[in-house]
Amino acid sequence: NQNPKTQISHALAVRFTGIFPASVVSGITAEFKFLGLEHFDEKEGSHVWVEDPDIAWIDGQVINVKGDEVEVQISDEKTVVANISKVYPKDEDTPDGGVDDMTKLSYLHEPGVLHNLARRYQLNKIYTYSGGILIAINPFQRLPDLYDAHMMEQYKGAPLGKLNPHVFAIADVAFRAMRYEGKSNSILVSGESGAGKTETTKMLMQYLAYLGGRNGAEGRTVEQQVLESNPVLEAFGNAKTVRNNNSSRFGKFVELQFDKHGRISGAAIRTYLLERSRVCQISDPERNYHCFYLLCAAPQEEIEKYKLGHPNTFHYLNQSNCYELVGVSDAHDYLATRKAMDVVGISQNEQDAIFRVVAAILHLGNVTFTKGEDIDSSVLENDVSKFHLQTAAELLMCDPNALEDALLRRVMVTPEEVIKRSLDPDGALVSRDGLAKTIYSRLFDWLVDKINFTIGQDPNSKSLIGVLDIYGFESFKTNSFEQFCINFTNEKLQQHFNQHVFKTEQEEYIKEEIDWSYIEFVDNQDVLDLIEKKPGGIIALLDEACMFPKSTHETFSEKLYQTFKNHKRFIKPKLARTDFTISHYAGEVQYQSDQFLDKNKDYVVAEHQDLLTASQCPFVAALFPPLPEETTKSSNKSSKFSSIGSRFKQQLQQLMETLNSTEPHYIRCVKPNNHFQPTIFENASIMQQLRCGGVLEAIRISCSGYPTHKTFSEFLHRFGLLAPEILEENNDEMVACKKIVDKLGLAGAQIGKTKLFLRSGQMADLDSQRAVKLSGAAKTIQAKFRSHN
Ligand code: AD9
Ligand code: MG
Repeated sequence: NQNPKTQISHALAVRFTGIFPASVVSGITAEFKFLGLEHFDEKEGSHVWVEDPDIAWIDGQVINVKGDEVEVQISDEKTVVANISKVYPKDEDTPDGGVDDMTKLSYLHEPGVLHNLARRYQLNKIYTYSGGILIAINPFQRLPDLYDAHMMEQYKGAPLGKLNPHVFAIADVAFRAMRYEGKSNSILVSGESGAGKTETTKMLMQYLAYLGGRNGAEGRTVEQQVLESNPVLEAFGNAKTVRNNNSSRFGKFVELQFDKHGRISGAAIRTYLLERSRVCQISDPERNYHCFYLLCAAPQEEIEKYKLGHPNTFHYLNQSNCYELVGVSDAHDYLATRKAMDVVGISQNEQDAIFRVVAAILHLGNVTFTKGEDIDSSVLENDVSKFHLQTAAELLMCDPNALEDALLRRVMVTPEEVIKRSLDPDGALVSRDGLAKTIYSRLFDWLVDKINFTIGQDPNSKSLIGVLDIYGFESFKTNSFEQFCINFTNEKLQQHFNQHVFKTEQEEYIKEEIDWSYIEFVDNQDVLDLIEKKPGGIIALLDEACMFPKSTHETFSEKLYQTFKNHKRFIKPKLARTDFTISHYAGEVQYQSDQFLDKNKDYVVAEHQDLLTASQCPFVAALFPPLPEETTKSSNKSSKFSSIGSRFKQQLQQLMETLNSTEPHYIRCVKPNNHFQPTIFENASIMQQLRCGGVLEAIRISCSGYPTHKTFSEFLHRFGLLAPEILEENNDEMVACKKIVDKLGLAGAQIGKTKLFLRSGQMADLDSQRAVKLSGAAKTIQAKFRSHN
């Protein structure tokens, strides 16, 4: 009575022979299907996975097969019928705790991968390798001891795979490569909002600071400053959203520089695209940036100094009913942020100025307008508005009349004359919010610059480790310019990922001189061209539209429709007039173009610029250095326009250049549920995240190549017992391996210079043959034992 698993594995090996000529893989986007049940000889009675509308995959036993239809018993009462191509064999031999590396699964398919992660998650094993990638599932609870000093000690210098999968293990590999091979490394952390990227990044930095830190006597300043930069940037760049109570609203790349002794000697923090709209606009139950609430919870003395009150008295905060976060004390965090600011070298004076500016923004938001006497003009609405305007001006140390003017009036310079034009109340609101956003984003940039300045850059550093904490792929009901930029980033990183996964794997094949036709993989270059090509890509067309005064989002969309009529990654949705859809690597996203033009324009209104440049407060004035002569003279608005999209594209280009000069490591964070709750594992959404993160793609790549690499001696040691006669022949290791491969009919397997390369599934097959052999041997021994008695 043979173990059904062995039979299935046999079928697997046989089938693989036929379906994998080297040419089958035309690239990562090639339609490559994981092996389904149709490829198995024994179907009835086998344990399988079948699709389920609620939990993505459910397991059961095949009770009947008719043509392409398979009937599966999924519970005592219930059976389902599914097409055979949608039914996958279940791996019943993996240990209860799952396997710590997906490539150890006998069958690679979605349900197998998912089930493995689920089993591990229930045991609080949140980390799993998937080839070279680390998958991290947010535990939504502090796991005891997981990140303590003892754990760090253990991972230090331990070979990858020796201990349980862990972020420390990845950081350690990066550190060793940096230290002993002199290579720069980078660790790319991705995942959707709330998946745990920022927490993961902090662990990585903590561990790297531990490895590259100094002993007490030498002073620990640099690494301390690096670590303390986190709370400062989080106070000003993070906010509660519906997806995460501490959501980073900017992307971040931290470059740790090391000296020749492997000590951290400097660091550079680069940030990307802070969400500006949040300063003025929030929706329930989200919050504005943390710093506003922190300041409202400051000691009384400061509250009085800045004329603050409960957050619900400020328009920029009371658009949402959420003021407090569960488990967070804003008062405590205010003091903690101040302390962190001390560490990163922000002086008391500067800190005072920073919070003065934060308070000024809150007051500014309470300035409201009403119609003035002249047509299309406006005035301050009432005394309350006047009070807030006055206070904002005091805090920014600028002239209140000048502030009022800057909010309400625009100067038009024509060749003939200078005209002062009034704004209507709506225009004045836009002007007020524009000013608030500009001040805030300048403040954020100042903080980043300051931290970089304090930590300092080491010009002599030869090698570095970069850590990237960047927003993951987003697809919502409505998607605007922000999603467009975020998804553009992800396309870039996906391309980097593809290139790396393909490149390193294939370099190994070349090094081992195995017979392998190099795969020119079809990558996502076409989507990138669609977005960023110059001229003619979407960003270029958007810039054009922004510079042309008469364009609207309608004309912009029309232009897109015409230009990309035949582009296979661009779709004009049937029922929308101005939406457009991009077919991203992770799925289609429909964008609403109505705010694209506004959101792409980055210019500081000249009146705002002049107002703040003239501030009596050196800190505020420094946020708005005077513009170079030519720009101020020009009366043409369009020449002042600078494109956020284009600048972002440039920043990404730089980032890619940096990443390309490093050895990358990938960590994919996964959010197990939308309730911020531990132990809940929601299959469908996790599956979706694995697809978007390219995890399954990466496994697919291993599948289509040679996922198993074994040195000759490893192979002989493990599988020699399947052909003992060959072992006895006294061959050299390579010859012995070759003979065993021939004997066992391992079609497609290849012999390299030092290693044997096996196709997907062959390892599982060999293992089950080995198990049979071992159990056979055991039976023989038992039988002998019995006959003796
Ligand atoms: V966003 O794109 O910035 O909105 P992130 O950065 O992916 O998002 P974050 O790291 O902020 O998510 O994690 C969200 C929350 O999950 C944290 O505030 C923690 O409460 C929780 N979390 C994440 N990772 C861990 C962990 N390793 N251990 C414990 C965690 N809790
Ligand atoms: Mg984050």
